[in-house]
Amino acid sequence: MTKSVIQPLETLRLAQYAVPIPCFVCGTDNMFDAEFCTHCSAPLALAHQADNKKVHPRLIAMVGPSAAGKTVYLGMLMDMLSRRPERMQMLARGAFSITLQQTTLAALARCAFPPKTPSEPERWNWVHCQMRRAGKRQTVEMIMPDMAGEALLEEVDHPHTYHLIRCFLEKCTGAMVLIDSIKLREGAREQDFFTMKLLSYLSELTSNDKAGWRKRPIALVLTKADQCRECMNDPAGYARTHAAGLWQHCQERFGRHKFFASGVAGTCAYRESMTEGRVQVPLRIEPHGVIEPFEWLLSELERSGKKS
Ligand SMILES: Nc1nc2c(ncn2[C@@H]2O[C@H](COP(=O)(O)OP(=O)(O)OP(=O)(O)O)[C@@H](O)[C@H]2O)c(=O)[nH]1
Ligand SMILES: [Mg+2]
Ligand SMILES: [Zn+2]
Repeated sequence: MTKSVIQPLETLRLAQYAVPIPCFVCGTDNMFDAEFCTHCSAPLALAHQADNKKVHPRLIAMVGPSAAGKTVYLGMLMDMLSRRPERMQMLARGAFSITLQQTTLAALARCAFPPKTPSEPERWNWVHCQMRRAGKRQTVEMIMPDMAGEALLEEVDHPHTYHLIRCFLEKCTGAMVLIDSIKLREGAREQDFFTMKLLSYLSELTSNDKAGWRKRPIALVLTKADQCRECMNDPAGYARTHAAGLWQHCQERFGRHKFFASGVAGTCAYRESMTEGRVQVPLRIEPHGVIEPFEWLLSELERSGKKS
């Protein structure tokens, strides 16, 4: 004998699929329960979060060649900001915004640097936070992904390879460009070439000159200054000497730029690894100049906010 059961159809659930969720970065409509955008692979958690708020978050790009120090810098910056409310108050929005800080600090605590960022956008860490500078009432919402240097280079060399990078950079209000100061001193020209290519890519992204990258603030950060003390005192002079092409490019094309130097490690040593070869390990963590470039960018964004 077959037992009859009542099976609810729950057709109401289908109604949820009728309301699309537009991707926060590229605007493509997605299913309400999708994790990543089908067009650009940006996490849809950003769209859900932005949907709940009246404030429109600003997109900030953290760019630079592979191994320039983007992951270490951004992870350390988030950690410093979350622990120093007297200078700047930072509130992370969404649990995913804490992952980058957590993985970077966990690696540094084990006397290691975090692993290289994978090229697949679905595996990038994103930070969505609310910032308030000391003594100011105004808050700024920001979204920053930790992109992979290799993916950036691929998109710059072959535009439209990474929809996410292109759409994101088009919409950004400011950028931090990270450059390896040690490689510059050693005379490795790829840092200079990559950064010039990237800046040319940015200046050609938007057809509207008034709202284009020439008018947006760009902080150029010379990283690993802990191993290159000479760039600490005069970052712009250092860039002029060791990355003349880049320096000239900035003078001519970008009205709102400033050079900075930053270092996260104190003393570093090398260890031989069976799988990776010679690996640099930080013995101490002594951050220098980490907050300054970000603070400058924030004040520039506040200035543009007041003008518009
Ligand atoms: N001495 C020193 N070395 C650093 C510092 N930051 C990064 N490094 C070194 O640079 C390497 C790369 O740093 P990452 O932050 O992973 O570089 P990235 O720009 O994120 O690279 P991709 O993920 O490939 O784009 C690290 O493994 C360290 O060896 C720093 O502040 N000081
Ligand atoms: Mg990285
Ligand atoms: Zn998208």
